[in-house]
Amino acid sequence: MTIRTVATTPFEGQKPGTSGLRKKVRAFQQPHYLENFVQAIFDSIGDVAGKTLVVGGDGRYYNRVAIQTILKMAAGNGFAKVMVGRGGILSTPAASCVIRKYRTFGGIILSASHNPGGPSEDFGIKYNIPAGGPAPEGVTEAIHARSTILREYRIAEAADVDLDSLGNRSLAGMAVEVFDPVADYAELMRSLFDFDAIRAAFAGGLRMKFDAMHAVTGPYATAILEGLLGAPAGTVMNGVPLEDFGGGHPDPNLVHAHDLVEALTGPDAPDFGAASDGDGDRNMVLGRDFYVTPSDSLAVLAANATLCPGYAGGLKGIARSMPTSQAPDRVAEALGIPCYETPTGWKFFGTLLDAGLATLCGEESFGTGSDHVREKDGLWAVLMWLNVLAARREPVADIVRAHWARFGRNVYSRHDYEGIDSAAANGLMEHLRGLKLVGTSLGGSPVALHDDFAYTDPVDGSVSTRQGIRIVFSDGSRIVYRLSGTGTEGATLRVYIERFEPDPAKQDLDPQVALADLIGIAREVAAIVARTGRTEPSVIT
Ligand code: VG1
Ligand code: CO
Repeated sequence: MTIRTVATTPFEGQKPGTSGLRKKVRAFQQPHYLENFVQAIFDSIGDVAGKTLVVGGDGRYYNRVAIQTILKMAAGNGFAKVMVGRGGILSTPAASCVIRKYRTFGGIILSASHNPGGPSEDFGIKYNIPAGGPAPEGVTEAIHARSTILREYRIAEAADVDLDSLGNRSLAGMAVEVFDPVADYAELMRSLFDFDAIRAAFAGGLRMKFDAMHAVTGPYATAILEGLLGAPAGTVMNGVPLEDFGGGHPDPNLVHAHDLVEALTGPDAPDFGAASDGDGDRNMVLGRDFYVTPSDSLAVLAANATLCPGYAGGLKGIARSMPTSQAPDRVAEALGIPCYETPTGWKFFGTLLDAGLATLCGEESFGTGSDHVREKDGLWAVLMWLNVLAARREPVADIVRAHWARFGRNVYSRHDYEGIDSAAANGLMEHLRGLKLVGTSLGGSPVALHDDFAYTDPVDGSVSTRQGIRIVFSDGSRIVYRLSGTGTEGATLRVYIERFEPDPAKQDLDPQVALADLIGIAREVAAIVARTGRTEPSVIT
């Protein structure tokens, strides 16, 4: 066996964002680019000798090439074993499940999530810690710091490993286990939800469509929904993972999951629709002619959690990211449990989950999850909804409307301005930071709070600053501004708008109409048109 030590020089910008390092495939194809980053990970996570690593990805272009390189580098750095999903496939939540179940020394997930795939599109890589969750900021900062001074990496000289058949093989003395990426995950889902009740609901005529968007959840959804739960063949749409996701954005929202939206429209539409993203951690949930916002979804699932066997004992707490609507807070209050508000990104939920402070977590960006793993989990959310539907036997729309009538509705929308000039975006944020709004009124509403959100982790005391500009009015309405940390081109400005509506007679309004005045204020205060040249957002969710 030959281990080569290869001389290299650092690359600029190997700084993980909201969820790992995301760049164009072209960037990763530069000689030594991927190798440098992988070596920076291995150098930053402690002694890897004799340890086991999990590796897999969302199946996008470059997944297989990257996995072969990572395997050889793991051997070169002394890992005893790498577990790889068959075909290189492993959803983000399934990776978290396997890391935890087999107590490995974490895992490497290859994904750029909802970003498009293909030779001229995006690729990504992230390290998850032994607890199964995304590396916290301390670790990602160490990886970045290491990447700036790296001079060499270690790699085994060996032939590529066959990833397409299950079994154990060896690479330069290191064990490689190619495992079924679905089995452990499906077993975990079965332990949490009432599969018998869901199977009976399908047998009794409950109709659903699941859009895998040609991304990683295809095999999972087919095995679980059509296999274990007996939903008819064809329930899963776009179920075969493709390297370019069929040319689309594997982003489960009303814009990109248009096949699903169309399928759920009209009197003959199925009762329930759902979609997941590139790496399987996001979910969108629809009823017939009805869209459930992710913030509402978290709130409804929290309010109905005890219908599911895995949560029958009740919830310890709920956690939501700051820009997520405050709908879950109202449920937490009613249940008498705490609700935590964290910065954007799942890595901030890890300590709360590990410490047993929260059971359910969620983000407005179509992310929902629980303490069963340490990632958001698309199919888990879909199964939880199915469990609730099987138990309540009511349409999705009726369940959500009844929820609003009981708790009030947090009317909510997010406006994204994608691919804007980075300098203009930074200037806009600086402008917002510099304003003195408290004590003034905007559109007739007094501003009660205006700050740049900072978070002190209640478990480990770590502090994260500059996590989004908040403008909160005296009636509790909010406007939040952030720049995306997952994009690969220019900047993306996200504007989050929210208002509480207690009156059931007014709760059915289109959010764009109900929030029109706040949307206008949000544009004006930030001078969005003047600073970005955009008169309309690229995506509204
Ligand atoms: C976005 C979402 C954030 C999510 C992150 C990763 O980040 O807003 O809520 O955690 O994507 O999700 P940003 O920085 O672009 O706003 V995923 O499914 O891309 O791993
Ligand atoms: Co994702």
